Amino acid sequence: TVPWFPRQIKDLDRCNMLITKFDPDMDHDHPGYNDPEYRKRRAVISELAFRYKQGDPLPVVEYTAEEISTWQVYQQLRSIYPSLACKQFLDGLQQLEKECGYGEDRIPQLREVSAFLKERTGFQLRPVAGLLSARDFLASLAFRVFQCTQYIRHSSAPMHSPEPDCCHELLGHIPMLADKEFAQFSQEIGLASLGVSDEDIEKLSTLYWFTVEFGLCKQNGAVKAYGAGLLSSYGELVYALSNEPEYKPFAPEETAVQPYQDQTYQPVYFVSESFEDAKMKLRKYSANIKRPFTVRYDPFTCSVEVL
Ligand code: H2B
Ligand code: FE
Repeated sequence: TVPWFPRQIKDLDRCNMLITKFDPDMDHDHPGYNDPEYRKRRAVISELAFRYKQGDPLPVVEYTAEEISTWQVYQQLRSIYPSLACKQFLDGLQQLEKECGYGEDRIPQLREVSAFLKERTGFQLRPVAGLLSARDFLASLAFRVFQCTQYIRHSSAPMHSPEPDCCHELLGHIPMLADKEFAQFSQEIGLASLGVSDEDIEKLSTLYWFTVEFGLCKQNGAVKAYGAGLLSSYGELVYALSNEPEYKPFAPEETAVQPYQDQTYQPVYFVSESFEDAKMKLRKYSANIKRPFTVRYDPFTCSVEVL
């Protein structure tokens, strides 16, 4: 039997299964675990996400001075992007700085960022309270919806967060989602995930990990970063592009079963020839996933046709 999956964009209201891993209320190692103020703040911001229904205006959060000072990792990361980030990322970030108030002095609001993306690539944001199940997360991408956290990491550990936070989303993911080719790549992973088995979700999730989160690509003969996990972590970005880690060519069959690390830096990164190349290879891989039907996205109705 085929697992349930969303057919219409409204169905994403049901794609809200959170994973309680790296949660400040449950995980003793979380940097915010012993900070009741931080946990209270997180609960307030979570509530905004829980109440959200598709089509609602995105909630606006008034960030505190302490939160804004945590956001200032911006400067440090910004300074190394020109030499380490791929061109698409740099272009996206530059547009966001010009048109969306990106900068070190304020945390951009999801509402304005979502409107910006919608105009560029048709992607939109939806607030989420934390780490989502891979199935629900991937399903949203099929509709060009990016589930986006709105809280910020704990101030004691500004350089690293074990869970996604707004630094990771806004700095790592958003500039890439402003690129048409990358947006299409993301949606295709999403479409490939609809209704597949748990084993196939695990493989697609691993592919997502080594591309969208930690991917490298060649550009003008040099290797550059396009993965959001790299572009939002100063330490790992520098490490990934040093000569320490192992590089392998992106090859979906192999990449999909590579064990990965979510606690420390990756021991291996996959390098694609270009996005075009990654997209083609992923398409070929997806076509081989067993599913008793095919899906097609209808952009006019924002729905998935099942054929
Ligand atoms: N949930 C959230 N909120 N953000 C993510 O970036 C994310 C997620 N990534 N759930 C997913 C899992 C990813 O690691 C893959 C698809 O498992
Ligand atoms: Fe991410």
